[in-house]
Amino acid sequence: MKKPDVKLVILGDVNVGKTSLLHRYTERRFKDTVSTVGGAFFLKQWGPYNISIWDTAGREQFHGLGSMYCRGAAAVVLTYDVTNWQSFAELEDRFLALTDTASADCIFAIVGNKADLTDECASVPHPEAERDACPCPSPVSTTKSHKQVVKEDAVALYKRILKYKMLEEKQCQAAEAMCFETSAKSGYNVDLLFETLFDMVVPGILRKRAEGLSQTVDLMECKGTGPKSSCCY
Ligand SMILES: Nc1nc2c(ncn2[C@@H]2O[C@H](COP(=O)(O)OP(=O)(O)OP(=O)(O)O)[C@@H](O)[C@H]2O)c(=O)[nH]1
Ligand SMILES: [Mg+2]
Repeated sequence: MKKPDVKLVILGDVNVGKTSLLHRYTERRFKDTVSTVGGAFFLKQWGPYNISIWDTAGREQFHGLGSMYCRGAAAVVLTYDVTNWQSFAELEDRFLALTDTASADCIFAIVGNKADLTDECASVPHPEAERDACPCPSPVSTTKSHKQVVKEDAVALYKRILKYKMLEEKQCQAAEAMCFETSAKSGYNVDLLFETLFDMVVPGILRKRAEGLSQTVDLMECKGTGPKSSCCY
């Protein structure tokens, strides 16, 4: 098996659509899921790099595993359901602390999934014209829920995360760029989410490789230059 260069972890409450997002991205379809047990990972080749994507279980009983999955992670996707305020609140209450084991320069994305379920879609007048922009899976569906979390809530959370991590917003991506609304059902913004993160973790891979190289002792270069050991000759 190929060795991953870097790790990306998807966290979030039960039922928010973590597994569905990964299926949509990797298999290009929305299919039935069963609640994840423990965790599962997928290896994505991105240019010359291998990125492991970890799908975790939202169920409380697997909570303890979260910080283990996050160990050394280069990116964490904090996922909530836009129609469920509690799933958003849980990110700060329950999941953020799990990321303490992630890499110090870990990148965070906040993702509001199930955008296809919201009232906003119902108000799009011409689904044909908006096909690429609208998260509705087909011309306006009939069962709509109220959106309980708006993008501004996610942006505010992102800023609180930077504070928690003692990072300056200036050093990181703008909060607006790291908050996504997606639909695993329609595919809305799913490629954008994953591929934005893949691009963002590449400099970290290169940095680590360069550090690794600079710490490697070149034995050929050292040969004959230092003082000879007194006991081995
Ligand atoms: N309408 C809609 N339903 C979705 C979407 N994403 C997931 N679902 C549904 O939400 C339910 C839960 O999806 P999962 O992907 O299994 O959720 P999960 O976050 O992986 O849940 P756990 O593994 O239990 O933590 C399933 O019935 C999905 O079909 C979406 O974008 N839109
Ligand atoms: Mg799952």
